[in-house]
Amino acid sequence: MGEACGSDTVHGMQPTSPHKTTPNTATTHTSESTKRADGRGERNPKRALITGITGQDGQHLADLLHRKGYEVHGLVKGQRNPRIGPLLEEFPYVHVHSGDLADFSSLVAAVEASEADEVYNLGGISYVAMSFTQPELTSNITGVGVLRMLEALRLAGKPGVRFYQASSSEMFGKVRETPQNERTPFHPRSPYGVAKVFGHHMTMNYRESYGMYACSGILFNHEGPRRGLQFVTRKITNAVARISLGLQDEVVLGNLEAQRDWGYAGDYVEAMWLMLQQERPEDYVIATGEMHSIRDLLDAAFGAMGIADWASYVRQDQQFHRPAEVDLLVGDPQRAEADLGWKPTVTFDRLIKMMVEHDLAVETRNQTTPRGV
Ligand code: GDR
Repeated sequence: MGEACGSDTVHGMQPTSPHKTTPNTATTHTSESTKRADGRGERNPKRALITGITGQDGQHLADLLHRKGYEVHGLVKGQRNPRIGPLLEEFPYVHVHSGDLADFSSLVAAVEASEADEVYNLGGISYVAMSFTQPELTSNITGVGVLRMLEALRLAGKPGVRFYQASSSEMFGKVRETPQNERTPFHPRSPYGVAKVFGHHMTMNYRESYGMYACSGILFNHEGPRRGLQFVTRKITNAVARISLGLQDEVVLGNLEAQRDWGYAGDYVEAMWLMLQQERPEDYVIATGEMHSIRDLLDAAFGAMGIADWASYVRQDQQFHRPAEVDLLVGDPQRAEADLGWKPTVTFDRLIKMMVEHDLAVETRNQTTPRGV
């Protein structure tokens, strides 16, 4: 199947890459892979395929797996995706496969060409607000995309491959209990949350139906300097940096009363990896167990620059309110701690300070670097 599909490695490959040249190389590797049993621990280095590798979590995970000695493969959408260049500049060891969660055959080809032992499905539309304006696209990529990847693994005959699904605390939505744990019922409040519930249940179903090692991490909000500027933490830390440099006057936000459980993305990818190293596949809540409001976030971010009263710098606008809001989320990570030995290492205050300092450095550099350099 591999040679017929458009998902062979194409971009910025390393000279030593086994998949560097033509689509036919995928055939060679497919036949090699059928010679060995599909069990684990037989090959060194292990290989991982990450969808969504250009995103915040994909980058942290690529780094972690590379440090652990993995050969890291990533699925990237589009031939001229502008994120490929920066990705390979920072992570030159990544083997890039062109493919799309909306395109089943490209997933089969990527699974075959990468010969992955572990697949981390982090791809999809991750911005909740956008899912209200593009609900069908969100359902297709963030929801049905999970099914496509599971089917790709099943039909490509890869029963030994371990599969991680990026589930989300957004599935809890209008929460039925606080804090939320692995047994808390779901009540999603956005097309994004609904799509994530679909992917979550589909992952369980493939585990139960076909005995696949397939599991989901129910990750609460996780942030860091690699976070996209549209998410509220980075939007605020970047604005604070710019305000303190005189580059911006205010930050315009939506609902300031929302409360979230914010952890550090670098900690959370460690949990993803741990979930695939267990004897049995299980789903886990990954969270800090601490809840903060957007107002707390503003206190911490402006506080990092020595500004105690931020009221004059913050304006609210209806455009950033959502048709249905998730008022509060806070996770109970006890099961992850007991089974995986996982614990968050970065506190809320340290996380926000780290992001403000990063944004200050970036904005200062942008100011002092001449155009075109
Ligand atoms: P979230 O993250 O929706 O929780 O999903 P986001 O940072 O977008 O919003 C958090 C809360 O802040 C409120 N808010 C604003 N949000 C944004 N983006 N911009 C604003 O101006 C603003 N003002 C207030 C929101 O209403 C919301 O209540 C994130 C994503 O990473 C998901 O992909 C992931 O699954 C979950 O976290 C866990």
